Amino acid sequence: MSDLSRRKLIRTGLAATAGASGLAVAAKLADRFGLIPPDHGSIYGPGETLTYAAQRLLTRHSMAREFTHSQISKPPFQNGEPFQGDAFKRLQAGGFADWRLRVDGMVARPASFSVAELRSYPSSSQITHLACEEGWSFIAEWTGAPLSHVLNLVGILPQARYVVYFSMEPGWWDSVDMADALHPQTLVTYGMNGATLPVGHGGPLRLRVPRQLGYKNVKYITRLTVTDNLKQFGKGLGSASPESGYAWYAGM
Ligand SMILES: Nc1nc2c(c(=O)[nH]1)N[C@H]1C(S)=C(S)[C@@H](COP(=O)(O)O)O[C@H]1N2
Ligand SMILES: [Mo]
Repeated sequence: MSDLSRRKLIRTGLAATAGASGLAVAAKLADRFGLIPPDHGSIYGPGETLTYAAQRLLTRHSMAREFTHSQISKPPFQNGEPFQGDAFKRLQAGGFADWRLRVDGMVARPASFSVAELRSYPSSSQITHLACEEGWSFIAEWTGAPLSHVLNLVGILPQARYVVYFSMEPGWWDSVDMADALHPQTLVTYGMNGATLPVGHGGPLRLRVPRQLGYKNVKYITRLTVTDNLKQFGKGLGSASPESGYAWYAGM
């Protein structure tokens, strides 16, 4: 059985055995172990909690599937037009030499990194699937600095629970829990298919979270904030996505 169908089975199984009355019990358990996602109050409510809790309990350390070079999609699929803000275009004209990734919040040493600095750190490459919730997907090789490396440099405080990330493009921000933030496949990505990450795919910097759906992979990131509480961001649902009906946790 494929990894995906196995996970689906586990999820459906958990949901089925939970049943109507069991849902309350499951939610209580999830709460006790800190497994309630920030958007649990949405129309999906208990369903989101079950999905997130089941995934975290069963697949916390699992790896997104990796592919071979011959499986890379040609050409990759670019979703929409590249962002065209004035400040962005100015930075682009300068080869993104002045682009900064600011890291703040619950960290011992807030810092800001240039693309060149990020490139000087140990790099990691992976050939993984980017899947849009709208149905299309492609496989590409992504290269970047593991987010865990960047977080180690700034020193996350023990009470940290989430990393929130912001795009220069208005309206695009999201967050992941520490299991995904520290996961070895989560990268601050600056390269794709052996070249510089194209602007259409989020260059100069994009957060690549291969264990979650396309929309969690925010392009043009300029800031990361480490926090223990997502209530203070946007409508308090953990990202912009739940505000328009998409789950905060989009594991696959
Ligand atoms: N800043 C920003 N990030 C974004 C988006 C966007 O429009 N703006 N689209 C998201 C969605 S819905 C998907 S499916 C992927 C698409 O990535 P791609 O263009 O590399 O295919 O990027 C995600 N990250
Ligand atoms: Mo998407």
